[in-house]
Formats: sequence, C-alpha cells, structure tokens
Amino acid sequence: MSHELLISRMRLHRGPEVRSLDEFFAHSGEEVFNRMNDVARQSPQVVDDAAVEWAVGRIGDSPGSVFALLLNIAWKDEERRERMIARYRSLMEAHPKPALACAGYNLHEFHPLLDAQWLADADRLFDHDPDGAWGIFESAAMYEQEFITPALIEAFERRRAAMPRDYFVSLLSLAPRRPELLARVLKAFPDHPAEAVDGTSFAARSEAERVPIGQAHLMHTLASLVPADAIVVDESATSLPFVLRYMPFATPGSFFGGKTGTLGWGMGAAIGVQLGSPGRKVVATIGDGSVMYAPQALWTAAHYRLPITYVVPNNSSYAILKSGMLSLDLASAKRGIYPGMDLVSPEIDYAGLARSLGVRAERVEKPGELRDVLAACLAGPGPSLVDVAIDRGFKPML
Ligand SMILES: Cc1ncc(C[n+]2csc(CCOP(=O)(O)OP(=O)(O)O)c2C)c(N)n1
Ligand SMILES: [Mg+2]
Repeated sequence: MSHELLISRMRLHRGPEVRSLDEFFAHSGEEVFNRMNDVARQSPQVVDDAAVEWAVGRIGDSPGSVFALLLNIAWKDEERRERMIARYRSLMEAHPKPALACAGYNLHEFHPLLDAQWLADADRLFDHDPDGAWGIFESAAMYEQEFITPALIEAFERRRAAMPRDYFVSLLSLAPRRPELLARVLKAFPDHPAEAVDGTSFAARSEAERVPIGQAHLMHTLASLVPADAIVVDESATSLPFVLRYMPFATPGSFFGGKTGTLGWGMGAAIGVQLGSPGRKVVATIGDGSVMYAPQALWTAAHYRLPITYVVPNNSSYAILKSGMLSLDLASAKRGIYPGMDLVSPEIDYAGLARSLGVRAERVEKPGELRDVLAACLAGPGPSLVDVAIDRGFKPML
C-alpha cells in the first residue's frame, strides 16, 4: 500500500527520504508514531485505516503512541470515531497499562468521547495503571457526570489511597450535584491533608480556568461586567440556564427570550429592543447556530451605531439538539452520531463575519482573556460581537 501523502506530511521537509512506513520506521524508529500523531491531529483522514493498522501491527514498539493515534483520530474524525474506539478497546486487554495511561491523560481534553465503557474499563483494569484509571474517573467527574454511578463512586472510594489528590478533585467536582458527598470528603481530609488542600483548591479554580471556556464561567464573568440596567436578549439554547442564573435583571423589562424555542428572531430583536429603550445597553446572548439565522442584523446595528454587544457562546454545534437526541435515547445518539449538528469543516469565523458587516468583533479562547475582552467591547459606544469558544460537551436534557 502506498502512503505517499501521509509520508510527505510526516516528513515536513526534515524527515528521511523514504517511500513506505516500514522504511520510515527502519530509519527513525518510534519517531514515526509521533509524526503520525502530528498529522492525525491536523488531518485525520490522511492517516487512513491501512496506516492505522500498520501502526497497530507495531504496537509493541510504542504502545502509548499507538493508543494516542487511535484516540486522536476518534476525536477528529467523526465518521471513524466508533471504529477507532472499538479498536482501542480490542487492544486494551493485551496492553492495559498504556491503554489506561493514554485514556487517563487524553480524555480530559476529549471528554465528549467518555462513556460508561471507559469507566468500566478503568474500574476493571485499575491495578494495571492507577494513575490512568483515576484520570478517566476524574475527567468524567469534571465533565460527564451522568456516567458516574453510585457503584463507581464506591469502587473508586476504595482506591482513594492510590491517588488522593484525584480523589478530592473528583468528589468535589461531583459534589455540587451530589451534596451528600461533601461529608464523606471532609472525613477524608485528615488522612491526606496536603493532597486534600491541593485537590480542593484545584477543584475550586478549575471552572474558571477550564479550556474550552465553560458556560457558567462565561455568563458569570459577563454578569459581573454589564451595567445594572442592561437588557438581555437571549437566543442561546444550552447557555440560557446560565444566563438566567447569573445576569442581574435588576429592572423590569430587562429580559427578552423566545417562548417556543423558534430561532432567528434574536439578532434583529436586539436592535428593536435597543431602539425601544434609548440609553440602555443591550447584551444579546445568541448561540453560534442561532446567529446564522440572521447575521445581517449586525449591519443594521453598525449602521445605526447601536450599543448592543452580541455574546456568542460558540460550541460549533447545535448542542441542544444533540442533548435532545441523547434524552430520547435515539439509536444514532447511542453510537455518538449526530447528523448535521456540527458546524465544522469549515468552522465559521464569527468575528470575521461581524467585522465584514461593520461591527467590532473579538474571538476569545482563553478563560484568562475573557474579562478584558468583554469589558472592552461592552465599554464601546457602538455594537460589538464577542465570539467565545465554549465547551462542546453536552448532556441529556431530561
Ligand atoms: C427556525 C428554527 N429552525 C430550527 C430550529 C431547531 N433548533 C432548535 S435549537 C437549534 C440549535 C441551536 O444551536 P445554538 O444556537 O448553537 O445553541 P446550542 O444548542 O449549541 O447551545 C436548532 C437548529 C428552531 N428551533 N427554529
Ligand atoms: Mg451552538
């Protein structure tokens, strides 16, 4: 089989003059797997199934890198996701230590890939790599709590001594929804005081430092910056609960939202609401999918120089529809397939779109930059748009 394109991407002007993956390996040893991972992260399709099987055939040479390759492709290439994860699992029994280590390390970043099976494997193979197994449990506790059953909590409680810091981070991440865990965590403090303090401070900071930015952190920060009499116009779907929780709504008539969930009115309604309330700042919280129903409203806002800040919680998807599918237990959702619900390939450049219509715009990806960018845009006299890269995770609605 020829892997001309893959090899040319792997060489990147500095690799060896070789024509096959075997030759690459003969020349560079394990480096071949690192290069395949680099390519897989950028262009997963270039690492085709035959190349994956070639790597799997040499798993003994660098198991961690081969597991990482499977996970990278699963993350980046939705069409092959299910197959790559199945392949990963088929290799787990023979290589439990690197399999757990790789999953424990990477599933923090790729947490939407988590499901009950990862946790069951972490539990079953725990002794082969406690660090990795705890990593899987901790990622689920932080991001995908629906997969953590009471039995799993008990199973990991028994392994507390292996990784006390992860224990505190995990249980404290679960505690807001399961307050009964707090008493248990407090009881464990004296057994591991240093790890308890460290894990607790990490759990407290983690929401504000999480990348991608969490919806709670976004709306909490926004709420701390808007004028008390700001008017909110909302069409933000999965971010709405956070808008309602944090925004001030200090005066009557300060919230406009859809009653039925119909999209497309919010971009323009922000203009009407602002014109109807001269002197008041309008903050329009509009999901990335919803923006696209009527982005031309931005031109009108620019034309009339209206004090409207559009804040776009951008998860590159129709997350609420994915949640709905999951809640309905639909067959494709169980397999991780959500047709037409990812706004990727290409991703939409909302800041570029807004600028093209005359609106000041910024994109924020780092939680530490959120406050200053929002403050600067809110302070401007005219319209602005802040495109905020938020977490793409989603949960069942019911
Ligand atoms: C006119 C119209 N078309 C389609 C829908 C179906 N719909 C409901 S929510 C939604 C996705 C919203 O996506 P986004 O604004 O990005 O918010 P997210 O769910 O990602 O938080 C869609 C397409 C609708 N409600 N109204
Ligand atoms: Mg969205």
